[in-house]
Amino acid sequence: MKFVDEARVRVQAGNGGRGCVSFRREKFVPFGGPDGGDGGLGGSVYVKAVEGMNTLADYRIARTFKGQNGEGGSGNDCTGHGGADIYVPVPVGTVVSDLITGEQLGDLMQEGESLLVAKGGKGGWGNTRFKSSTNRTPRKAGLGLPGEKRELALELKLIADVGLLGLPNAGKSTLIRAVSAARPKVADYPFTTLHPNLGVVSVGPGRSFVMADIPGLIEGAAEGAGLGIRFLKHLQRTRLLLHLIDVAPLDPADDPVEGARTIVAELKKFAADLAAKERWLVINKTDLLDPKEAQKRAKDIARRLRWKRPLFLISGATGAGCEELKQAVMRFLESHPRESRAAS
Ligand SMILES: Nc1nc2c(ncn2[C@@H]2O[C@H](COP(=O)(O)OP(=O)(O)OP(=O)(O)O)[C@@H](O)[C@H]2O)c(=O)[nH]1
Ligand SMILES: [Mg+2]
Repeated sequence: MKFVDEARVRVQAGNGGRGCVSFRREKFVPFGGPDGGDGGLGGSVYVKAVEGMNTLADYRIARTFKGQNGEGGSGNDCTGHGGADIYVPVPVGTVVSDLITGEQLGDLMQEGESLLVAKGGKGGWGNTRFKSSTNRTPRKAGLGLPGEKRELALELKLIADVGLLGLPNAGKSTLIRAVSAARPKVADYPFTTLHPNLGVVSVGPGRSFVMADIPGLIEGAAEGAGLGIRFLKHLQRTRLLLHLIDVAPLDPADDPVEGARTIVAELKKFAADLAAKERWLVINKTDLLDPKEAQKRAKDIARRLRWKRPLFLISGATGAGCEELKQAVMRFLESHPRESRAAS
């Protein structure tokens, strides 16, 4: 299915039912008085995070979700039935905002979590409520109040523990294929990956983490070059970024250090929090060089970048170094648990 991470929907809660005008009429009971019941409450609209939904593709065509109207009240002081609530299902990780005001209404991070987005209208009063000492036969009842209406912007930000980052062709998809069951396409041309992929990396019994592979970034991505930087939002909830660098680019004129700087610059342009996130360098495609040469180039890259953080040499193609990388990532994640409420 097509991956869609932004959508809009209209929601409209049900109107309240109208109040009833009715009088008690029973044999042998004169002046029975009013007995019209209130209208029922209109159904509200909620947005709810559900498991097993990975994209907002269902909402590519704008849809309206309506709560049911409340029923009218009836005689004998019967309140009308309330309208049924309605739930708009969304993937876990969806941020819900009001499209018009831009206000963020909620961030659904957990399965089953729901958010009230349009409240049902109250039912109108039945004539019983209008009874007073001066008016014992009120012929008046309230109309139900209209349900709330809103236009919503939905934005999915995938929830992954670690994100892959790098130029096109750095080998991101190859790596996620090597360490998880995810099967994104791999090819020797740039922008093979057109949307994010998630993979579960299992490290041992009961120990695993979720990795996100996103499309490659190029210089000017913030201004829309290549596939742009909109996919970077899917890295915002990760705790660790793995920055892949091709140690032996096809074109020897391509300088891996320049490439790495480009990536950092684009990260900064996207959001400060992303640029400040823990990031490790992963020097990839070491199988293309003899081990000594690969070491030498890795050292050179680290020196020129003044790199002090962790650095790994791997080959996604042969799997060399991948086990060590997996273990180190797992240890890092275990020592940096996700806060109960991750920042959006
Ligand atoms: N020799 C060798 N080739 C690799 C390695 N990793 C990836 N490749 C090759 O590099 C090319 C690009 O790999 P991908 O995994 O598609 O790269 P990507 O970073 O996902 O690229 P985009 O999705 O376009 O951003 C493919 O031809 C891969 O076969 C590696 O470790 N060694
Ligand atoms: Mg790819």
